[in-house]
Parts: sequence; structure tokens; C-alpha cells
Amino acid sequence: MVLKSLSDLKNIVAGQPRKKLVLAAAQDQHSLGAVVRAWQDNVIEPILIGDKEGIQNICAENNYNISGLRIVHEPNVEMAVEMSVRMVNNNEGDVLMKGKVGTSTLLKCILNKEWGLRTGNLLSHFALFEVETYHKVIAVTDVAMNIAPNLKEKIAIINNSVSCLIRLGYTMPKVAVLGAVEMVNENMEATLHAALLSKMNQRDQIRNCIIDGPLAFDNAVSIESARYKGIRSEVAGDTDLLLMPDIEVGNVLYKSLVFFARAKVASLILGARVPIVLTSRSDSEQAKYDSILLSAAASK
Ligand code: COD
Repeated sequence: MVLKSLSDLKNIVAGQPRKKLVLAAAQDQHSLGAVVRAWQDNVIEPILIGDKEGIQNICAENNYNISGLRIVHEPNVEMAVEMSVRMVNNNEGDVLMKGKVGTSTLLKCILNKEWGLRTGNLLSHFALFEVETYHKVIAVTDVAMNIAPNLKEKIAIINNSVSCLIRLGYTMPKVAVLGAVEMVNENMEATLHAALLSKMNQRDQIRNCIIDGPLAFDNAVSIESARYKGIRSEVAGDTDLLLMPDIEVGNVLYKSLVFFARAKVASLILGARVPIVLTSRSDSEQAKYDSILLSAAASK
């Protein structure tokens, strides 16, 4: 099974029990809009932590009906985030979501050694895109958390993403490790990592997926381009997951897909005790809603 569109996520969560979602610093219009919609669709049971008056004003102005929803009043943003993370740590939530708070504030709380959501695994960001010019949904990692992952970290990032794809119903997702070129160049570290990751996959040191690389972006997503360059690969042109060399390449690709290609996106932080919805402020309400669906589909 592969996802053809982000709306397929709805079929995965249909009939599952509602997941408890804790919205940290909930006084944010797009986040509240997405959460209320997912609540009305029976996907989640939200708990809103933040400035109660701010939350109620936003909901009143936008006609979001929140009667019956649990709101915990904590006007201080840092305290609201800490309280949210502690609740999830205490098994009171299945999913954590970022509201009106900076990304690094939330990430630092999640990484807190005493009351955060670490598991011993590397945490990594995972984004799923629906883009008209590709024949299925394509996942991209890591575009927002790990800045310049080394080889060991790239293995953990692949494992987090492959586990997530398998929970969504994939078997043996195809992973393209990106470089600027498809040949190994000893001066380009990304190509060296790619070759090692491919070999480790062939030797079953990285399992449950098919890895190939280095692949340049064109031959990762276009079979014509791969054929033209004479590349024989099971992954080329049919990639399910693109592994980025670093956060800059990843973040620029993410934003290019959204702003130039009008792609739809859903994203999560993986590797913590629960999936974390951490969309950026510029993401639409639809992206936040689709990310909530993804978190519900990915949570155990
Ligand atoms: N997974 C697990 N543990 C981690 C991770 C990770 N990905 N990153 C750091 N840790 C642990 C370290 O082992 C250490 O124990 C502790 O956390 C602190 O590590 P530092 O000092 O490297 O971490 P910080 O707090 O300075 O930075 C962690 C961030 C995630 C905030 C940092 O990596 C970062 O700023 N990433 C980019 C975030 C960003 O700006 N994204 C763009 C959004 S659009």
C-alpha cells in the first residue's frame, strides 16, 4: 500500500479510537481551527493549554464551537509548554501539538532530561507531501530538526521515517538518499554517506526498506531522468522517502514544494514518546489538520 493523497490518511484513522491531543500554548487561530475540525471529525480528543481568554476570543471570532472541550488556563507561554510536555510524559496525551510558541522553545522542552519526551532515540522531523506532479505522496526528512546529521544520525532518521511509513501501511518503502550528483564524489560528504547507507541496507544493517543513493533530485523522482542517465535502480523515479543531506537543503525543498509547487503537506516530529505536530507558523490550517491526521495515524 502507498498513499496517493493526504486525504488517504482519513481512511487510516477512520474507526480508530480518538487520540488525546495536547495543544501547547493553544491561543493560535490556525492551530485551534485545525484542532476543532479534527475533534468534530472524531479523530482526536483535544486538551487546550494556554491563555483561556485568548483561546475563547479566537474561537468566538471564528465561530469555532469549543463547548465541552477541556481548557487549562496558563497564560505564560513557557509554563504552558512545560505543562503540556509534562502531561504527555505522564501518559495523559497520545499526541503533542505546537500552538503559539517558537519551534526551538518547544524542542528544548521535549528534550528536557527530567520531564521531556525522550526515548533514547534520535528525534527527527518527517514531512509528507502531496504534489500534483508526482504519482504518489512523497515523504521528506529531515527538514526541521537535525541540522547537519552525521552517518549514525542519518541511520536513525531513516529508521524513524521507515517505522512511521510502515505504521501508515507501507511495506518496504523506497528511500532515496539525495546528493547533488548520482556518482560518489569523495569531496561531497552527502554522496559518501549515501553510498554507505545503500551498502548497509544491502547487508541488512538497515532493514524494512530499499535504499539507493546517491541520487540527484531529478533521478530520485523521475524515471525518465534516471533512464537518460543510465541509472539502474529500484528506487529511482519511484521514491517514497527522500533523505536530505542537511537542514538547509531540506527546508528550502519543503518551502519550494509548498510555495512554488502548491504542494499539500503534513508533518511530525518522530522518535519521541509520542508523535509531535510541529508545523511552522506559515503553514496553513489545512496543513495543520492534515498533520493531526498523520499524528493520529502514526501514534500507537
Ligand atoms: N534527538 C534526540 N536528542 C537530541 C536531539 C535529537 N534530534 N538534538 C539534541 N538532542 C539532545 C542532545 O543529545 C543533548 O543531550 C540535548 O538534547 C541538548 O543538545 P544540544 O545542545 O545539541 O541541543 P540544543 O538544545 O542546543 O538544540 C536542539 C535543537 C533541536 C533546538 C537544535 O538542534 C535546533 O535548533 N534545530 C533546528 C531547529 C529549527 O530551527 N528548525 C527550523 C524550523 S522551520
